[in-house]
Amino acid sequence: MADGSSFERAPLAGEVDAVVVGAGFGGMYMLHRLRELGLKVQGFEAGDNVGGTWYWNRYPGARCDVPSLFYSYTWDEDLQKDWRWSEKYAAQPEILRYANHVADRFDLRPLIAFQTRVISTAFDEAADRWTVTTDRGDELSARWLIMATGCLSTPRAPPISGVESFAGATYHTGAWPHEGVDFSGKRVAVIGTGSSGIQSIPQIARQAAHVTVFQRTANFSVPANNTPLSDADIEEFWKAFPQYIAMVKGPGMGFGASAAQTMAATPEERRQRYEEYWGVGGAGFLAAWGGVITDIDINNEAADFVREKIGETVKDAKTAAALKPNDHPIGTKRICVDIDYYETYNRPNVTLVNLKETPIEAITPTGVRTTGQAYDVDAIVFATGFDAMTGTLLAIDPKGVGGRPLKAAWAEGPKAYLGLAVAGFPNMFLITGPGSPSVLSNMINSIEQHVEWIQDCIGYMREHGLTRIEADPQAQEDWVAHVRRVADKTLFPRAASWYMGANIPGKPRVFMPYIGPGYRKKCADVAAAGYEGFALAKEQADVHAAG
Ligand code: N01
Repeated sequence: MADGSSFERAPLAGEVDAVVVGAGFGGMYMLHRLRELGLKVQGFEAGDNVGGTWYWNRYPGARCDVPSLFYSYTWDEDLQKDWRWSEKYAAQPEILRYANHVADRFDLRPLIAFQTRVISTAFDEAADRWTVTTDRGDELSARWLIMATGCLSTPRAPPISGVESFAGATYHTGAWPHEGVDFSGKRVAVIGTGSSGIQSIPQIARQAAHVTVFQRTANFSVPANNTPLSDADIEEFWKAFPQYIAMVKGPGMGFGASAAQTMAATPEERRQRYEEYWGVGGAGFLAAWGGVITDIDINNEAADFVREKIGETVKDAKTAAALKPNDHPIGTKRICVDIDYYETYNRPNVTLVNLKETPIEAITPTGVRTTGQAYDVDAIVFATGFDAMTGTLLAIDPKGVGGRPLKAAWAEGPKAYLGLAVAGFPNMFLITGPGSPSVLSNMINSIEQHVEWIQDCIGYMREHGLTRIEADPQAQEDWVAHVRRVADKTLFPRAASWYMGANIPGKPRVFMPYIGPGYRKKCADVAAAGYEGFALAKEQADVHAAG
């Protein structure tokens, strides 16, 4: 059932060992691992197929900004060697084919109820189990609840007045129609210039009669310099793979040499390396020199380099000036990776509207009206991002011990021990939750680490006859404080980014991902010490029975 048509099925009821919410790369691997452990597992997925973010984000130009060879599961060498990526940065359809290939190869589909949204989860303290209900009337009781709900899975359209009055079509990049959209001959407005806007604008401009881009904040973007992958590229990858895995499983990704080493180099040497990295392309540009993310002077130099490139590329001086980011250090909002983004503004059918000068007043029946002008369009594309990292979890709003909602527990911002578990929500695990490297790392590698940690933890609990594990509130507080302290040593908190929750009105401003070193070791040490920082227990009913 992957053709978008809906289907009927009887509601699920009764007991399972584990429920996994979401069938993206996190959910799929978790289901596989828990089944291996001998558990009865049930997955739920709102879409009609696997793939998560790659299922929903089908906008033109959607691509991964991590090179494909690295954006692959590493837990099965045969899988890795059998799958042949065609390009350095795979496009969304290829990544989705990969997800489907994995689902078929490991026979995961029978474990997943598709087109089914989990609407509530509540912890039953007497039984140490979660009750999970869905929009199809399912009601399951599960010992373990794993939220593989993704970091960028709740698209957000800003509340611009008059949206509902618009007579043309509206789209959100994060929920793109599966049948695609033909913009031929159309006048299209694109609102938003984050990664999704920057990837889609060049593609839409190739097809549409005219594209008007509404930019509030200019973002830094580095060319992808995408190429087809040759056999030689793949051979190189395999040669370097052991070092890569050792680095990922060891200290993790770094940002190059230290700031002191950077400043010891001459400006010419620094410039030359920025040129080299720009030539290679991709987000690795930020690692050209150490200190880009921690030292404002080094950051300014890297940012100036990119601004200069924008000036050299974009012919119209006013447009070039508007495209040069000037309100955040480079890298503190997710750096974008593009194909022909800045070049696109040299096309006669593309206009940039600088919302810093003339903000949007309203959407009208015929288009978008700013304080400067009305723009008549046939379609509006919202590339306006997501309620990142917490939006999907808070929409489900699990009820923990004493019926306390996650919304209450996270009123001051998300708190999770190691980004894996939340105090007051026993037996619930988050895959790449807030407080873990997640969106600042290669998501696939981080997913694998969390899935394997959770599998080991559940295996340990079962071996020891334990039925309840809960993060200790103090251990959680300490971890959250550590995450904040580490972030404060970087330039990240200087940007009003979605990492900080700044794109959602009223969302607490907390830097959500963990940027520090040694995360994997910390998780491994916690497990090796018998799950230090967690309280482990036997089901109360068992204890009474035993007593
Ligand atoms: O969303 P964003 P995204 N009026 O939040 C603007 C991942 N991703 O979907 O900055 C006008 O970054 C907003 O302006 P401002 C990646 O991690 C990865 O593009 O708030 N504009 C901004 O320009 C990425 O970071 C890939 O001033 C409004 C834009 O909308 C994350 O997803 C590809 C507005 C939103 O940018 C999110 O990226 C795509 C308003 N009222 C995404 N409200 C790859 O792997 C918002 N905006 C390559």
